[in-house]
Parts: sequence; structure tokens; C-alpha cells
Amino acid sequence: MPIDPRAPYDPNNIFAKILRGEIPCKKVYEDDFSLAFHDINPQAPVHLLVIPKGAYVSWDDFSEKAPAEEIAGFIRAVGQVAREAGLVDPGYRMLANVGGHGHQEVPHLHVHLFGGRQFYAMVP
Ligand code: IU
Repeated sequence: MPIDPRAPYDPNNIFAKILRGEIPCKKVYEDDFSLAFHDINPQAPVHLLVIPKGAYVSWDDFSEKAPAEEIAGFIRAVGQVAREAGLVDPGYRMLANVGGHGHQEVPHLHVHLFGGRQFYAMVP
């Protein structure tokens, strides 16, 4: 079920549990502000998720409320994860789903990184 991007943060969401180490993940990157791991249901040969460590439901929540240091750190981490995964050349796709129309399902902000194959024009 798509979630409300402005709902109160649910500390028992699956990514919060991953951040607390209560549920395992296939980690590829971690720093002070961010964690990245393989998506459990990959939609491309490489499908990674990058999440902030802070309690933000969505991109909307994060972009409005996060301190500048966390925003900068997270954005740098997304780029770093893509570089470390070897995605920059030949290229990759990144996206964040927001709310019902965006079909966001997990209520903790995550950026998807897709790579390892050719992507085509966005399909609405
Ligand atoms: P969405 O943007 O909220 O729709 O994407 C959620 C993603 O989280 C989706 O690609 C799932 O496969 C992925 N995921 C995961 O990697 N591990 C989990 O335990 C769960 C979902 I639940």
C-alpha cells in the first residue's frame, strides 16, 4: 500500500529495523548520515537503495526538515554509492518515489539506484 509522505515517522518500518541492525541487509556503503544496500526484489542487474540514517518518511519530509549537513551528506552518499558500484560509466538511473501517486511503499526515505542495463525514456 502506498504511504502518506507526511505521516508521522513509524520507528517500526522495515528500513528503521535495518538501520538498528534488527533485520539484515546486503550492505554496500555506510557513513555518518547514510546506509546503502541491495534491494531484495531487484528490478535491474544492479538495484541499490540509499537511505538517510535520520527518521524521514519521504523526500518531501527530508527536503523540508533535515539539517543542511544531513541533506548534503546524503546527496554525496548517493553519488558515492553509484561510483563505488561502477555505475557512472556507462550510466544509471536514480529515483525516489513519493506518496500515493509515486507509489512509495516503505515509509523511510530511500533513493533507488538502477544500473547494469540500458534504460529508455521514462514510462509514465
Ligand atoms: P518504494 O519506492 O517504497 O516503492 O520501494 C520500496 C523498495 O524497497 C522496493 O524496491 C522493495 O523491493 C524494497 N524492499 C527491500 O529492499 N527490503 C524489504 O525488506 C522491503 C522492501 I518490505
